[in-house]
Amino acid sequence: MAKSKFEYVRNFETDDTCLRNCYIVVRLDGRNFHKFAEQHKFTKPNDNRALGLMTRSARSVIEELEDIVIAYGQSDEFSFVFKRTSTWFKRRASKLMTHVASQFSSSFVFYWKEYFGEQPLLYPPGFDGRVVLYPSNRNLIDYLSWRQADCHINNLYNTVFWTLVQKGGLTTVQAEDRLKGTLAADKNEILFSEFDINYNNESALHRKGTTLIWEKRDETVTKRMKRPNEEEKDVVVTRSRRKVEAYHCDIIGDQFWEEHPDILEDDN
Ligand code: DGT
Ligand code: MG
Ligand code: MG
Ligand code: MG
Ligand code: MG
Repeated sequence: MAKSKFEYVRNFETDDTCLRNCYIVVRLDGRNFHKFAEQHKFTKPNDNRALGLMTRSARSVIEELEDIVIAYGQSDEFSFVFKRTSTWFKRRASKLMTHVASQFSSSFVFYWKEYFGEQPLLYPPGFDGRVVLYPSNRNLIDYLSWRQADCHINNLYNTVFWTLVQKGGLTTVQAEDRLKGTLAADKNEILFSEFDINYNNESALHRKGTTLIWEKRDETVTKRMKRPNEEEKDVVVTRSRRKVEAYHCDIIGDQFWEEHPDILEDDN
């Protein structure tokens, strides 16, 4: 087919192919969720409906798009890791990032009612996205560890802060003052000695965030079968199915990675 004289404008497109052999991480973050949480009356410090909806939306991303091997989410953010050998959309960063962001956003709206019931969605939420490449397994694990450490630091702070306000009767300004300069040990101590709360017994979902991975599960189903010249009978059939599983566990230490050796490809 003859090319039109306009064809040359294609050459203005920039190449954003992600470097080979690298894990491609797409991280989404809710736009102005400080306001979104307030307007939709999220419970403090954690709203399980909101966290459930985030995880549901992330599940939709993993199931609908190609080559995502692990995802990690906390607060209003979710990170998606594409396997290092992925050739989906020729590894074009903008394609991968926009597919993740739009699939996630539309799912967030689509599944809203399943988590918030009759409480209406007041305006269309948005999510920003970025792409980061990690060349080694160590770098990738350290990236995910960084996000989980962030979850821990924020959740410990928010847990003490809202306990001081909700149970200790402090104003938010007083609670902020009280926590200024405190270390993790001090925060644990306030919870334990003043409120009889052992932080380690708080919800793992809140302390550790949510990790989603693919897992093979054997599924057995009973089928009614009829072979020629035989009576109809129940036959047990086992088949292996890939399913996205959610964990709220530590991913900073080695144990998780040793127990799930299929997530990462070899470094060499
Ligand atoms: P951004 O990301 O720069 O557009 O602005 P924000 O406001 O989204 O800031 P960000 O992402 O640093 O912080 C997340 C906000 O979302 C933070 O203000 C707390 C809020 N948020 C997230 N999850 C929950 C929740 O479960 N409950 C409540 N009450 N707030 C939450
Ligand atoms: Mg932000
Ligand atoms: Mg945000
Ligand atoms: Mg955030
Ligand atoms: Mg198209």
